[in-house]
Amino acid sequence: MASTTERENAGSREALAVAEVTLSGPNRDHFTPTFTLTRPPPSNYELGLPRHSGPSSQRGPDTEAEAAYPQALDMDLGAITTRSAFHAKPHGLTLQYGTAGFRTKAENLDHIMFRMGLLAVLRSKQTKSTIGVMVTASHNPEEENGVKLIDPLGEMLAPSWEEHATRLADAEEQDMQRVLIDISEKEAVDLQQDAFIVIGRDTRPSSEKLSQSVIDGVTVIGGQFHDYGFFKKTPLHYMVYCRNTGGQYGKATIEGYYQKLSKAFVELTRQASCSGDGYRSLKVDCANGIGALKLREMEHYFSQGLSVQLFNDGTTGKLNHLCGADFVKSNQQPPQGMEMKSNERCCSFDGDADRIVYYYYDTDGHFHLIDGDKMATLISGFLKELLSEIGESLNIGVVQTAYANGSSTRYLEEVMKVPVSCTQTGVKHLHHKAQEFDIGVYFEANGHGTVLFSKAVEMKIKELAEELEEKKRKAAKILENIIDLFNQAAGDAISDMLAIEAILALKGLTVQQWDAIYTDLPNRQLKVKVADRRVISTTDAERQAVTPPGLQEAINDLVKKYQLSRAFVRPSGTEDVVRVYAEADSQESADHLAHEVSLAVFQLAGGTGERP
Ligand code: NG1
Ligand code: ZN
Repeated sequence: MASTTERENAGSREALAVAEVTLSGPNRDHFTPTFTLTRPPPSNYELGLPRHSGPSSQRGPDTEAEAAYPQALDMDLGAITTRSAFHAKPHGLTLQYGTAGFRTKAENLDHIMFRMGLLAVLRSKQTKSTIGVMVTASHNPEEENGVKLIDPLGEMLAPSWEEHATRLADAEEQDMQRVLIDISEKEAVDLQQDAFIVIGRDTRPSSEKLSQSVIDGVTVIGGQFHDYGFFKKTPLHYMVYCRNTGGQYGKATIEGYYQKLSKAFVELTRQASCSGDGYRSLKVDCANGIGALKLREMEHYFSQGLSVQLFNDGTTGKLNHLCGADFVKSNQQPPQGMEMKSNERCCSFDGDADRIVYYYYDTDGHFHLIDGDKMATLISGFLKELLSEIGESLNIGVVQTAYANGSSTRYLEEVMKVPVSCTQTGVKHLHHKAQEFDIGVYFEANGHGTVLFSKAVEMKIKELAEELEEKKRKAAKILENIIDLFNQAAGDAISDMLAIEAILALKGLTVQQWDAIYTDLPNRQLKVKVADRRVISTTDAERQAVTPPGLQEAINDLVKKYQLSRAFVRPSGTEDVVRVYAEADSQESADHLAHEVSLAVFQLAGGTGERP
């Protein structure tokens, strides 16, 4: 393996193709060497640095750590340390692998990227699978960036490895070797195993350089990689999944992904047009991010069923600035740069296009937001109807977080009779919970989400689509296409958009009719700055604060003052703030409650700067 790695490090495409053909590890057969390869950073050889030469077992230990743990010879710790100096960690900086990986100012992330390259290789060796590394900070401002690792089935990194990621990120240079060895020992990583990493990045100015640092980490520890360049995060989840399932789920190419979604969508709209609904069009705010690029590439595959008009497509504006799903959701107002007429259906993606929210202006000029909760309601309602047409009683559930609007939870449980689970914030928690159902619909209020179908359900529906009598068979066929339309590796704004558009068409619903399913309780989200947000710990899916002492009691007393009210606080995993959420029977009450709870946080949890 060492020799192929070196050849690849030398940056030759030819060499990589050879390596791909000769390696016998997992998934090598899915690699198509037609992609553009980004040139890796100079190898140690090119830099005149000591390099890993030949099989480890033929070398003697270079370092104390190697001497203490002979298996570590397969890591070439000396080379890693030398290379790490080029990605030095700012002294004393500590970061945590949070809700969505590491996120902070881009200038503080170089060492994190290098180290996540190292960690991804260890994880790949341990799981004998392809691992993904995505460089993005989603909806955060353009100056920030982040990174997260994607596990073999396209899912979020396993919790024990999140801890390793935090430890490795926080290690001072002199402790790196020890931490790498510890992780390898603890996780019984076979260091002689091949490793393969796929890398993607968003369109931020800092992303290219940072993904090069990931590649540097991957190559110095002996991993192979493929750099997909600009990439939406979700297709990267899909790609990892496809590579690790031998192509069963679909082709591990971006075209394969587009075609799979578009084919299902066009089939569905064809069925809808039989029932009378005409041609559809939709305005899309792309947050000046990757969504615009991807929609343009994909548009012609689904244009038979839907025409999209793109705004904030990145040609002029700044990423996530005054636009995008997060802006629209938090400010409850349309993005800048979008021309909206009344009753026109519009939607916004976030910068990396894994969130989507819908909205419209009514004829009185009022703005209406349709968030993730209402998408989950529409989708689960539709799926329930299909199942009853087919005559199957499968267990279908909706997964939400504490941020879900109280009206949505009530409607789902009381009117639709669908079981609702509440998990901690962050899609990894929702995804995990959704896997417990035959059909698990999960959405965060902010528009992250998708639907998971168990393997047994997928097979059953395929069978039924061939067997049943006419009417039932039609419903089964629709369900078959819906299954194909949802990205089951992770939520994706384009996949969700197409699914929503197909369902609206099939049900013949206008955006107003969809919105009228239930009325959201007025709510408010605020942020409070504190010296150390870790002083706040929570329980009950983040709905109750355990520490600091007295905070939950204070919140309880405040909530009692309002009708239909609820409030909770939690430390953000992606920003250095404490988030406050409140809802009540009127906007005024929700605003007051949120403000009062913010003051309580400020006083009891070490607020800094201006009082709320
Ligand atoms: P934090 O910063 O931990 O609240 C935010 C979102 C999450 C999730 C992550 C990842 C809210 C309140 N929080 O997490 O739902 O989307 O970002 O992007 O929307
Ligand atoms: Zn995102």
